[in-house]
Parts: sequence; structure tokens; C-alpha cells
Amino acid sequence: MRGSMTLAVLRSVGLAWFVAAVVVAGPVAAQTAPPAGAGLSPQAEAALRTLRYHREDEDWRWLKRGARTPDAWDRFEYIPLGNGASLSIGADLRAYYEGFRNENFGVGLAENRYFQNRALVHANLRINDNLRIFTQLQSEGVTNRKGGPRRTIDRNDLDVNQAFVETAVPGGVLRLGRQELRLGVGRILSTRDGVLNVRQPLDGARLILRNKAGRLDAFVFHQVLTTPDAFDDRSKGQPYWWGVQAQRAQPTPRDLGVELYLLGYDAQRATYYDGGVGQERRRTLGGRVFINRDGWDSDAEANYQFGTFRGNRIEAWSADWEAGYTFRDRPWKPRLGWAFTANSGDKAIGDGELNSFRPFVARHPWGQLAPFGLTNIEGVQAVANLQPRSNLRLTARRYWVRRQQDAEGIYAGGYAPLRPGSPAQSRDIGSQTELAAEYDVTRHLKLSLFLTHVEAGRYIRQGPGGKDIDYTAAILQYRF
Ligand SMILES: [Ca+2]
Ligand SMILES: [Ca+2]
Repeated sequence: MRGSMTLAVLRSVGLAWFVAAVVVAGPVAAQTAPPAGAGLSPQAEAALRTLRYHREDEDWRWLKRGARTPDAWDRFEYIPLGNGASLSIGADLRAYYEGFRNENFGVGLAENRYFQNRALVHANLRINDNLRIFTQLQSEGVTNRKGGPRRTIDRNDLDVNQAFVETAVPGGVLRLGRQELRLGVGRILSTRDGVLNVRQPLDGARLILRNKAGRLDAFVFHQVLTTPDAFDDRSKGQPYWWGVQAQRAQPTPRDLGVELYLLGYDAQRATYYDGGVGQERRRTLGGRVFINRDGWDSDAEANYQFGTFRGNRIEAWSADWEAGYTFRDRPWKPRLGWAFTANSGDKAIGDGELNSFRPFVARHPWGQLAPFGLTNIEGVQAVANLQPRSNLRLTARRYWVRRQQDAEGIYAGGYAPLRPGSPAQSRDIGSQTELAAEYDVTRHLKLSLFLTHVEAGRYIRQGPGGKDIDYTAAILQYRF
């Protein structure tokens, strides 16, 4: 009872913070409305208006010159404060319904249907051209979930998702504080967004250098443990990441994109079928090349991992390729695509060597639902996309997966062992079919629907449960 009251108070404080900012900002902006449409083409303005996945990478100071097509939220995106300072306020609100039948292949609950809610509210204070402070508060919850919220990923009453100072340094900027990081398309390190409710922030420092040839990032971070109560998320004692990432400049979208990275990971406690629980030091050397030209798109990534786990040698790898062709001149712009993934598994249990590939906080490569983690997985996907209108995208996909090595089992998304394996068992995990619709109702409002069926393969049916999974999801997002 006291807990729920505290929660209500904290939610109110967060809301009050936001309302106060809006009330204060509104009149200030109204007094200083600049002339409309100062010198931008409609395409250039549309590009500047694109809301980024990483809201901290937006820059709304162009509104100083006035908008060609004004938006009701413009007064919050750019609030001049005098002496070259400005403030930008925005939010990402999400309501997410999930319905499962046989969530874990029939082990445990037969049915679970619930709502997740998430609010991210940010303020970007630019003190001058060389200094800014970015803060982003978060509040997440789950309603009606049987078994209650899962500890780190479902509920966080009110907490700091990001809070960093960014200062100019020769050739770039330095960010210090709590922040998010995603490498490439998130196959190896991401923000845990997508199907999960609470995103993954990191505490540390990131140096971003840019020139004509490209961009170089260097970073060292402690992972933040997200916990349900207010303002209690901490990084102390958590694993840390460090690394460098180099990206080739892409003057136009037709140019070849190239990324190379070295990522270090050090954790006091990791769990694998080979070796149990122990200390892990893992290094990942990876590269990605991608291109989008004349209707063809291709994105390939490969990783090699080395290091030690409980004193034993780590040697693991992954390879991914996604490609497709879009019939741009046909009605509904059909795209046909395919993908392959392979993530190494352990060749033998108890041989003093660990071959289990580990992506850290990874986006599942195919589809919304991630019934298992990517360690010891290989598979192939066929996908078809249609775009009946510029703001409506339809996707149908089917993929088939099996264990990469038959000595090792499979893991859940958070690297908890899910099912052990043995060479006597089948490697066939199963197939997944997904139908998805994404509809941009307005520039701010988006509705997404997912229907998924996972057919349990022989390996799953040889264990407990062994049933097919059905998954339905509806996501409503409002962003400004
Ligand atoms: Ca918390
Ligand atoms: Ca082994």
C-alpha cells in the first residue's frame, strides 16, 4: 500500500516536472516566433524534423530561422534562452500490449496477456555551441502480467535513463555521464529496446571524433543495473565495456558503409553450459559493410571473439548477412529479401575451451519476438515487404533456426541457460512466422501490430513443454 502511494507520488512528480517545463516554455517560445520558412527546402526540413532513435543526437537550433511547415510542438523543440543558450524538450511515450500462448514453449504459463507502459522525457540544454547537458527521465510499468514484472526489464518507477554533459574537444566532443550506446544496427551491443520495456543505459565516458573521412568513437562504460524503485539504478559492481569504433563517412546514402570495432567486456559473473558460473573477459573484433543502391540493399557483419572464461580460453564467432531487392516502380513497392545468421556454439562441454558466441545487449535480428538468445543459433530467413502508402509498411517473414553445435543448449535473451543440449538430441529448434504492420498515423503517432507463430522443432519437443508459441502485440507510440 505504502509502495503504491510512493509510486503514485513519484509519477506525479515526474508529470509535474514535465507540465511545468511545458507551461514555462510555451509563452517564452510564443513571444519569439521567428519568420516562417526561412530558406529551407521541404525535403531539407523533413530531414531535420526526423525524430531520431537516439533523441540526444537531434539538433533543433535550425528552428531559430523559422519553419516552413510549423508543428504544434516546435515551441518545445526550440526554446531560446538568450546569450546563445537554448532548451529542447521532448518525449517518447509507448503503450505496448503483449499476448502469449505458451510463452516458453509450454513450460510454465499457458497464457499471459498484459500491458506495458513507458515514458521517456528529455531536456537538452545547450549552454553555448561547445557545451550542453542532456537529461532523460524514464518511467516504466506493467499491468496484469501473471507473475508480475520481471526485475530489470519490465518496471522502473522513475529513474534517470540518461544524464550527460557534452563538451567540445579538438576534432569532436566528449560525453561524460549516463548515456546509451548502440553499435551498428545493434547486433552486438544495443539499448535493449524493441520487445523489452526498460532500456539499457551505461555510465561512463565517450569520445566522438569526426572528420571528412569518417567518425571514430572511443568509450568506457559500466553497465547500469535497472531496478524497479525510484532513482536507485546503479552501475557499481556491474560488467563494463570499453572499445573503439571507426565508421567510414557516407557522403550519400549510395556510398558503401563500413564500420570496424573492438569491444572489450569484463564481468565478474557469467553463466555458460561449459564451465558454469564465473569471471569472463571477452574481446570482440567486428566489422560491418552495408550498401543501398539501385533497389538492392545488403548488410553484412562478422565478429570474432577471444578472451577467457573461468581461466579457460574463449574462441567464438558470428556471421550475418541480410539483403534484398525493392521493386521501386511497382505499386506498393514490394521488396523481397533474405537473411542468414550463424552464432557459434560450444564444440564440446568440459574441454577447457568456450566457443559460445555472446552478443551482449543485442537486438534480435529477425522480427519482434525473441523466444531465445542468439548464442549457438544458426538460421535462414525469407522476408517480403510492401508499402501500400508512404506511411504504411507491411512485412511477412519466416525463418528457420537450429543449434549451431549439438553439444550445447540454448539460452534465453538475457543469457540465462534455457535448455541444455546433448549430441543425442536434434539440432532443429523450429521456425517462426511473423506478420507485421507499421502505420505512421501522423509524424508523432505510430501504431504497430505483430502476429507471430513459433513452431517448435524436434529439439524443443524432446524437452519439457515442447509446444508452439503464439504471440500478438500492439504498440502505440507518441513522440515529439
Ligand atoms: Ca530504478
Ligand atoms: Ca567447450
